[in-house]
Amino acid sequence: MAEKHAPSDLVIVYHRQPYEEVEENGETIFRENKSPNGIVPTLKSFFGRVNHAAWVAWKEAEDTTDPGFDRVVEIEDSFGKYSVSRLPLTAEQVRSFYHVTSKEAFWPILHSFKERYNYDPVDWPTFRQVNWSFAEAAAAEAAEGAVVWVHDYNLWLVPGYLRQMRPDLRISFFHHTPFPSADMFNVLPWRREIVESLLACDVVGFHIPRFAANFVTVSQSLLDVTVLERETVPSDFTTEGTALSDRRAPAVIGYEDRKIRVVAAPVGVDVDFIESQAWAPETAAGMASVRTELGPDTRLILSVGRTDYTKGGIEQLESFERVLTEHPELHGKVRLMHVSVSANRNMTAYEEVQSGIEQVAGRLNGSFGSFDWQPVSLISTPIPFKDLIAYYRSADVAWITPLADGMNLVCEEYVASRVDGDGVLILSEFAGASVVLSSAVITNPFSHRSMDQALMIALEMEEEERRKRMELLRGAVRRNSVTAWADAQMASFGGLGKG
Ligand code: GDG
Repeated sequence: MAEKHAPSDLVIVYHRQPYEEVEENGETIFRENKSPNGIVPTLKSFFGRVNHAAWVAWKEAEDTTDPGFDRVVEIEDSFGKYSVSRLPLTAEQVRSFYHVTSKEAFWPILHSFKERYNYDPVDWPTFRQVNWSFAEAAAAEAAEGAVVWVHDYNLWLVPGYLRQMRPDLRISFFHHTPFPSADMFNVLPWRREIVESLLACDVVGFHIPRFAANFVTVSQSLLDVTVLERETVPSDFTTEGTALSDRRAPAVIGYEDRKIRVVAAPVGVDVDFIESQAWAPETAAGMASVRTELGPDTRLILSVGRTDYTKGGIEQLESFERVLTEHPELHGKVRLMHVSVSANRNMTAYEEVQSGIEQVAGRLNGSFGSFDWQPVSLISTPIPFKDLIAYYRSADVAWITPLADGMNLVCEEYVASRVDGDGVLILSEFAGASVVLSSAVITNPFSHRSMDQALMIALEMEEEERRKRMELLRGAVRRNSVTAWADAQMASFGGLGKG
C-alpha cells in the first residue's frame, strides 16, 4: 500500500506518466523528462499553483490486481511535490483502448479521414472499462471541489463517469486534436455517449474557435443543447480568407440544467526557453556545422513532424518533386531536410506512411541527385531538441504542411527560434496554428498548384519581406505562448483550490 497523502486541488489526467521511469542498479528511479520542451512540462508547470496536485496515467502490468508496483507514488522534482497515480493496464487493454479504438477509429475521424476509419476491431466495453478506471483513479486523488483536467480523446468517457462518482468536482477537458463537423463526427457509432460525457464537464477546451463551434453543432445534432452565449472571435485568432478562421464562436452552452463553457485556447510554445536555446553557443556551433555541410550557396528547407498520414509528408515530397522537375535552376541549390519520426512504429497505418515517404524520397534522390548533391535528407530517428533548434535557425524555409492538425507546434518552435528575425514559414491552412500565424505563407496541401507556388514564393522572397513577416509571426507566437495558454486555462477553471 502506498503511504497516505494529501488530496489534490488539481488532478491532471493524461495517458503518459510525467517523468521517465528508469532502472538504475536494480532500483527504479523517476527521472525528470530530459527535454523541458513539450506538453508534459507545460502541464507540470501548473503544479506550482496549488498546494497539492496529482497526475493520473497508465502503466503496463501483467496482472492488474497485483501489478508489482505502487499504485500511487509521491514525486518531488523541480516542479514541486505531487502524487502520480499509475493505473495498471494489461498490454491487451492498452492495445485495445489506445492503439485500436483511439488511433484506428477516433484519430481518422477527428482529422476528417473517413476512409481510414476502422470500426471492426474496436472493443467498446474495454474502452469504457479503461475510462472508468481512469475516472476512479482521478476521483480517489481529488479534494472536495477540486479541478480535474482531462486530456484528449482517448479519455473521452472520463468526464461522464467522474461526474457520477463526484458531483462536487470541476471538470475540464482539453482536445489537442481538431474536432470535426457533425457530418464527420457522427460516423462514430458511440457519438452520443461521447458527447454526453463531454457535456458533463464545466469546461470543454479546444485550440481554435472552429473546433469549439464544431463540437457545439455535433452536440446539437444529437441532444437538446442550446447556445447561451456567443462571442466575437478576437482579431488575433483570425487569418483572413483561410479555411479554419471563424468570426463568431459559441462560448457558453446549456444542456439539461447545466451550463458548459466552450473555450478556444491555442496551446503555444515556451518562447523564453526556445529563445535561450537559440542564443546558446552550442546552437551557434550546430549552425556552423549545418552551414559547412550545406555549402555557402545551398538553401535549406526544413520539414518536421511525426510520421502520420495527417502530417502530409508524402504530399509534400511529391510537391518538391514537381518543383524540382519544373525548376532545374534549383538543382544543387536547395536541400530538403525531412524529419519524420514515428511515435507508433508497429501500427500498419504508420508503416504505410513511412514506406510511402521513403519511396518518394528515394525516387527524388535517384532522379535528381548526384554524388555531390542529394535533394532530400530523410531523418527517421528523433533529433535532440538542441540540435533541432540549430536546424530551425539554419533553415531558410520551414515547410509545415499537414493535411489536418489540431494546432502544430513545430511551426511555432521555428518562429520562436528565429531570434535573428529572418526565415520564411510556409504553413498549411488546415493546421490550427494558421489562425494565429496569419503572416506565414499560407498554403492548401490538397492543391498541387498552391503547394508548389508557396515553395517558390518562399524561396524567392526578398529579405525585407521575410523580416517583416517574421516580426509579425514572432509577435503572434509570443502573445500566444504556452504561458498565455496556461493563464487562459486557469481563468476558465475559475481559480484553483477551495479558497
Ligand atoms: C498533438 C496535436 C498539437 C518532432 N520531431 C522531433 C521533435 N518533435 C517535437 C516537436 C514538437 C512536437 O514534437 C510535435 O508537436 P506538434 O504540435 O507539431 O504535433 P503532435 O505531436 O501531433 O501533437 C497537435 C499538439 O498535440 C499540442 O496540443 O499542436 O496538433 O496533433 O514539440 O519539436 N522533437 C525532437 N526531435 C525530433 O526529431 N527533440
